[in-house]
Amino acid sequence: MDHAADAHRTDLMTITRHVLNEQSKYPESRGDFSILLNHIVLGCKFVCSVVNKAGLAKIIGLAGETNVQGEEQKKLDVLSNEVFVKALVSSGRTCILVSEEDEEATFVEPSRRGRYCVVFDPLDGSSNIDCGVSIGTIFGIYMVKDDHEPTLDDVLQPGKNMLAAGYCMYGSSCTFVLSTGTGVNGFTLDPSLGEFILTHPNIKIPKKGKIYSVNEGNAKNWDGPTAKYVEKCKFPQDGSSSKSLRYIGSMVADVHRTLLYGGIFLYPADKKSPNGKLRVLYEVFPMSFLMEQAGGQAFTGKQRALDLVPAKIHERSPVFLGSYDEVEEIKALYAAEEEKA
Ligand code: FDP
Repeated sequence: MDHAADAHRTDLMTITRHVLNEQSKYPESRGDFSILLNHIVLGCKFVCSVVNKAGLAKIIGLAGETNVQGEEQKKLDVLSNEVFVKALVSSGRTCILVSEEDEEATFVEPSRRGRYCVVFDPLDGSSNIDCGVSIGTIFGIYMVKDDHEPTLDDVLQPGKNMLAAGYCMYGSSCTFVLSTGTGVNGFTLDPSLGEFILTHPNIKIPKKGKIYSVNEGNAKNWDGPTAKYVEKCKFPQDGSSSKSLRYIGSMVADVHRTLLYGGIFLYPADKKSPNGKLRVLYEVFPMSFLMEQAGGQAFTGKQRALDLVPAKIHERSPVFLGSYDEVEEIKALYAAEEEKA
């Protein structure tokens, strides 16, 4: 047995250790936030293990209406939702949950209530499940205003009021990216240890990028500024090289690449969907929070994304997020359009 190597391994910065280190900076902290994050991480590990078996389940006959035990099979997104709702409620630290899967917000019963509101998409990009493409969980955390009387207003707050946001990507490896408002850190699941290890400390998005990411199939319905920006990506007039197009169609995967390599991710409004497709609370806000924390920007076509005040829990918004300079370009194109009007 290689004792030296073992000793080295136990010195790893696990996500638990990282969160406890952060917590120790706030002596008044009761550890509630760390407990909540631990439960989110547990949910992610569980979903990761189920997602990894998704293709196998079909082959060995676990999918379909019933499994080999005769029990009803749940669709992965429904199952993931149940996993997170249970994990969050059992943390004893939440009071309101908003999930992409549930039409109404869940108000946690008073005896199990805590101070945090969690908005989440348990399995985003789910149209990619059957072909094994990366999918993920996205979440954002708010603090309730009055823990005796939580109301929907506690989650209808601008994204800038979030305390933390993150995502977990179920891809070739399982990656957890988190910001608690002091930068962005990325952790990779070591399956042999069952622990997320800090592998991407203090992520900073490059100021400029060479990749744009958008569903170009919607181009005929785009507005002027989006069409102009994408045209510039393909046919730059300033002598620079054309950008590359990369679009997975799974927000977590497209945003993760954008965060690490730089560039821009666009889900604009179009004639058919004037508010775009992506949901404000559990897609646009958490990803915008992470982008800003990593030195990038996020814009809706009208304003800073994190300044939006949602009126409904499942509201949608257009979004342009990524490298600082790329989003500046989009902002300038929208400003020019407004001046013309
Ligand atoms: P999906 O429909 O597969 O769940 O909002 C959900 C989402 O995926 C995002 O993850 C993804 O970025 C986007 O929709 C893709 O939409 P298009 O298929 O319209 O490009």
